[in-house]
Amino acid sequence: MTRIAFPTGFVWGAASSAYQVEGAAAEDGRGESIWDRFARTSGKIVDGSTGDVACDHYHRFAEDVALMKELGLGAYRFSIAWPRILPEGKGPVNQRGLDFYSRLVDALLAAGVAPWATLYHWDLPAALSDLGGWTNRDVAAWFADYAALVGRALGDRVKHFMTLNEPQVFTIFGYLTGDHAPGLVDLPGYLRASHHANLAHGKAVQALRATASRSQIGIVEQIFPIHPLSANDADRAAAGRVDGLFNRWFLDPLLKGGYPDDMLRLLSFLPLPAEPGDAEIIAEPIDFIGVNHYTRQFARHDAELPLFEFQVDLAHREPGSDYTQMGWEVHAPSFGEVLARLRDDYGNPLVYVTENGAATLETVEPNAVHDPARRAYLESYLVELHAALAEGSRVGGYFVWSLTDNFEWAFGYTKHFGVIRVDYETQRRIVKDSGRWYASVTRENGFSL
Ligand code: GCO
Repeated sequence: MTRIAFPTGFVWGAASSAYQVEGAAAEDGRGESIWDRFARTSGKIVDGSTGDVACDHYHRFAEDVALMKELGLGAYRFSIAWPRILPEGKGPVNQRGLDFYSRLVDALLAAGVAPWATLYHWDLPAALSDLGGWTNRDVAAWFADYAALVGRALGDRVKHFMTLNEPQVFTIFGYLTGDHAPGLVDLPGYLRASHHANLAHGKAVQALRATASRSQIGIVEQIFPIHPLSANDADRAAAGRVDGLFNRWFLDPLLKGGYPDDMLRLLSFLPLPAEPGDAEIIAEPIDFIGVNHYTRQFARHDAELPLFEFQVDLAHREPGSDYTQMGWEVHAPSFGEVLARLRDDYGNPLVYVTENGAATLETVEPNAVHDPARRAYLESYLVELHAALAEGSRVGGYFVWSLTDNFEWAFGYTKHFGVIRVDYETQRRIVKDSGRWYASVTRENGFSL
């Protein structure tokens, strides 16, 4: 038997996001978000659902906090819905929105669960989208004002803030492929959106330093290793471009002080919306970097796609590998690769794994859910994390995605990531087998293989 033991003080948590769990979409003065609009647009969500009710966490948070305590969680990563606090995105403050998060934070602290708050997990106020959303440079100042408000309201109790969740995902899928809100396909718009997201992060760090000076501040990035589909030069170069667009375009300005040269060259025919001084703001020092990681991707050369000339081959199946219900390969060594890259290429920053998990097959019984594939996934990824620690990576904690099943964006309620099941008819919660196993890991600070 091998014991996988984690360092003393390692943070064990679970993560969620506002639009995916809260529901109460029109309550207590919450404004409309781009996801409310997108989900209501026919054909955008596979099961035609919305986050109007979701897990009804807005009303059931006390029960959810009790479940966190039952799982022995040391921390809960949730997001704050910008349109609950500022229904129009800027201007009048909705006190009832702030009060909700204040109650949630107090309940967490009373249960011994540290609140980790993300300021933006994709639910941009619709009123700001009408002004251009992330393509409008003013969004950086709007976001900083919102961050300051939250810092002032919660900074006395929230000791960890994250600015943005996955700027690569919400700008690429929101403005380049159109799969996520606001559903646009617009390369120049994407370029502006991505730069403004990076800039908004930097300005929000400054705003939080000024208003929540005792809190630790970070950002959350989704990092995929991009592997070439074959060893030929064209495919390897294509994989490098996908990596540039998806990973380095966001990590480099944050941790290396500027955009990667190869990508600047590729995009040089478009005006880069950067102004003097932006690079310094984006590289504002942070206390940690949040890493979301699920799987790797394969890329190949494809001249059909102008400019980028790559294709991410989502249909590729690696012989011998298992795949989740999302069609994502279970491949823990890629997780090790991500952690090693941050250690070796990016100065070994303090990392928290802010999301990792899987939508898997599960057997539902009246009072139990058997999900051995999820447990196996989590176990293999945690073994890899443990090995990275031994190699010198500075990883301070791990948050499973997700606490409960929830609204999986364009997939609606068809994919289940929770370690707790939600029966959407009754809103009943059932801790899955993987959740019981995770509770033993949090209590013992490790597990045996
Ligand atoms: C993310 C998404 C989550 C998803 C999860 C599974 O941060 O990647 O924010 O909201 O639900 O990744 O796809």
